[in-house]
Amino acid sequence: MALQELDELREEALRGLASAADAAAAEQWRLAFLGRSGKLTMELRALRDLPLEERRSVGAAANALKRELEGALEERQAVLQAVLRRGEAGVAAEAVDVTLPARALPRGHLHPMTLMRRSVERIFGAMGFAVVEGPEVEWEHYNFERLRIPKDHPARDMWDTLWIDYEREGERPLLLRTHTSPMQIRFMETHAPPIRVIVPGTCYRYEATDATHEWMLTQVEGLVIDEGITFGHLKGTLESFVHRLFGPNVETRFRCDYFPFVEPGAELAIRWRDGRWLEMLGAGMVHPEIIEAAGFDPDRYTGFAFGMGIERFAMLRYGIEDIRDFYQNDLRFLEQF
Ligand code: FA5
Repeated sequence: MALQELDELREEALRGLASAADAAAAEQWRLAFLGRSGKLTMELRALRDLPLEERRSVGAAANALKRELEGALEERQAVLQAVLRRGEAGVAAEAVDVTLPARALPRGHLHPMTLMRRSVERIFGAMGFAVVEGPEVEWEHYNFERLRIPKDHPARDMWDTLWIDYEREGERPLLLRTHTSPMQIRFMETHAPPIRVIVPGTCYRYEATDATHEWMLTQVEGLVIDEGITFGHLKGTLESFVHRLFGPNVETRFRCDYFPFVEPGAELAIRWRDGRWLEMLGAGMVHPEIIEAAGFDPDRYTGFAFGMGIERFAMLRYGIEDIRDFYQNDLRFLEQF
């Protein structure tokens, strides 16, 4: 056997080993080259038949090749082992552990204004008021005219209005209601006295915002119409409401105010934490012309109405300094309730 043949055998063997992809293939390779009847083993055995001189040189080279191939096999086996281990670790990392407890989902809760609205409804409910709702998109007719606020009346300046860009032959102008008072008229169109309702709902105003003014606010309207209703009933109802909401020690203040749909009119303020008075609501005795326009005899029926902004109640209840916090949807704020 010539040295050149040994070189060829070496190349063949190393190429074969490099393509052995797993432990079984490596073992196949070992048998093919180094096994009892492997190619190199056969060559080593054949050395016997060579003349002494050649036996020595070829024999040394063949033995060196044997050691090289054994070393290469060990290396290859180590590489295959490592690949195998890495694969197993990967599978383990991706495996689903069905015994793990489920990750808890954060539990939602009610918005502070929803909580506030429910408290108001509960208190008036206990006093015998029914809860009704009205449309947020309203005719100018109900929002203003029917409440004795005709087009050029200066009282319109009290309610900066968001108009709806909508015009159709013969139809009246539409707007986003600026207050819940139009429901006084709507309710009296379909119900006869005795009437005792509150109307919670969202109102909109084209208004610059600040710490106590939002362009979107929640009002609760109240309407009572019956025989013998006086301003005393109005005062007693609202004071007992405030005291049930904030406790018996809260200071209230009634002052004269003007709204075209009541006579006389008043505003109710509550003492704010720093001693300031915060206006809470407008109220008054339902104007006799409105009772008459609804088809009831104003000599027999009287009544009172009020309209409160309940964001301001929530500000007092929760100690919130800025009304704008309610509708920013900042979870750091909302999660405190
Ligand atoms: C009215 O809206 C009348 N409809 C109230 C009324 C009803 C009077 C029935 C008589 C009889 P006023 O514009 O003052 O009135 O608003 C009533 C309350 O809503 C205010 O006292 C205040 O608490 C709240 N409010 C008004 N504007 C805002 C605003 N921009 N942001 C937050 N709250 C407001």
